[in-house]
Amino acid sequence: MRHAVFAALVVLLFGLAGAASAQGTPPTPTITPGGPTTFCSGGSVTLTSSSATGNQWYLNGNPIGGATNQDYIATASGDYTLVVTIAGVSSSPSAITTVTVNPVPATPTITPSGPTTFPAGGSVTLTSSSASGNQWYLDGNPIGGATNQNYVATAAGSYTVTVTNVGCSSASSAAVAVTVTPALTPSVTGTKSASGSFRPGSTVTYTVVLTNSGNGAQADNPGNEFDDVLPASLTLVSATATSGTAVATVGTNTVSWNGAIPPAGSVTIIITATISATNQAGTVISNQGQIHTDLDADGTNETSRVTDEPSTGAAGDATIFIVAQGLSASPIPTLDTWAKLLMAALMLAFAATARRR
Ligand SMILES: [Ca+2]
Ligand SMILES: [Ca+2]
Ligand SMILES: [Ca+2]
Repeated sequence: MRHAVFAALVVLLFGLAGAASAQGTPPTPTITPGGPTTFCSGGSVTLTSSSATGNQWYLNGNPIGGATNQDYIATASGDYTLVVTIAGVSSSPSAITTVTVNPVPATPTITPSGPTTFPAGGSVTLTSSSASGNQWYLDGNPIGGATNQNYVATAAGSYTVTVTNVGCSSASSAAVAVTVTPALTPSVTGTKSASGSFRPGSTVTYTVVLTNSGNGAQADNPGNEFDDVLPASLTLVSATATSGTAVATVGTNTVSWNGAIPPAGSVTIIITATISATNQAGTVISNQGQIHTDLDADGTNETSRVTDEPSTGAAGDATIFIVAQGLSASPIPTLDTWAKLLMAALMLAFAATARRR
């Protein structure tokens, strides 16, 4: 009886072994990834076993708890393998499938160098918190070539930056809004008036007032901001200014002035000259200065204007004076006049005497 039981047990065990050997060792399974095995953090790849059943997935040689389905969704880096066990018999491990998960860079921040509202022609430097991998965007569109840590923004709009490292891009930074206000531009005009006795040989004084009516400063740009060539009937003596630098070049009868004028500011230039003694009374002496201003505030005086005689209604007219009688022909009666009067009195006296006769 005991032998019979033992024999039956042996038969059973051999039978089971026979069944197992009839099926044989399960074939070595293969892993098929459902997509790229390198991806960014937060992504995944589905690994599929060649066996519908009996699977156990391994990561770096350690069995993954509960990972016994035909599919395994891998989200972690490492070497994945697979063993199939059927009726207690395990296959050889599959070949390794390596999964690489790259980190997503931290969401960058933008630091502006200064005010983000500025006049046209200005700029603000935007700095990313990431030293590398940057791409700057304006209103959601990538800015060509804008891949440095710093971006000098001159245009209005909403700026963002993203950081990309080994193919993984960060979320977009918080936006920085840049506002560009109208440009600050100068506009310089000037008046020129003459004073003096205007007699031949006397000194004439010209007062030139340059006024900046723009909202931006007139800079001391290359070239003169004002120049004035006096007519040959005058001889330049001197030029001074309340600011900047006035230069009187006597040899060419030319006054020049260089300097800056703030918004709503002005400068007064005083020019003195001698009226040539050879000028006849009644000679008209006309003169206008030239103003050079930078209406587009680009550092170049592209616009020239003439001075205005402020005592006349006409705009931009020349400054005129008429040479007066010289001292020898002044309105004060001269000896010659007294002689004529005396002669007339004598003639009247003579006539009266003749009538009495
Ligand atoms: Ca200048
Ligand atoms: Ca200009
Ligand atoms: Ca005028």
